[in-house]
Amino acid sequence: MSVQRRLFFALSLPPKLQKQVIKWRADHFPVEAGRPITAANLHLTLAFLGEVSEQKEAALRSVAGRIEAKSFSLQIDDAGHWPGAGVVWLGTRRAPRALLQLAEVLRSHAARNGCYQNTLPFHPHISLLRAATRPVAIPPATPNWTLDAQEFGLYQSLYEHGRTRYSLLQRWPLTTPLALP
Ligand code: 2AM
Repeated sequence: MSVQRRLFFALSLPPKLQKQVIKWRADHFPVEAGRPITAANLHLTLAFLGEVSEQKEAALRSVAGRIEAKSFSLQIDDAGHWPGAGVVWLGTRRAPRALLQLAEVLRSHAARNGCYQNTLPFHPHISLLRAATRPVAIPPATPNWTLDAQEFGLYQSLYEHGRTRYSLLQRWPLTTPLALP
């Protein structure tokens, strides 16, 4: 049987934004609110692929390399809590069209390659806390940061020594839109 890896496409956060997020989380949530996701693991999932064979992974890497999607800026100006999933997240009030298109194309290729896709609408978010199943107060004033997305990546989710770690396998550039004269 071929080796399967747990994979997903995602946007990463630059180190400065990681630090801002970590500080904001520490300032606004008590330790008992949930299990914090480490700075290096913060990301915005575009398409979750699940356990994928080598052949499927190769096919999806090839598809990703042919995608011509535009770079975009994402305002991180929203936050929320999904008690069922136990997730506290940061997100956006206005998802840029380029982000929605990128997620849509990745999710549809994933589905075509047999990777089950959640039927819920895509809600771009950066998970901050997991196992947050009890009520959590979301600060009324959310931050207003900008994530400049110039590339997207394929990540492997690894569970080692009792911890989850996301390892970047490959990244692809997003094209810069032409400046208008
Ligand atoms: P998240 O995006 O809400 O944080 C790797 O597991 C990433 O893929 C996580 O960030 C996770 O949730 C996202 N993901 C989406 N669907 C998933 C699923 N069915 N199982 C596990 N992770 C999933």
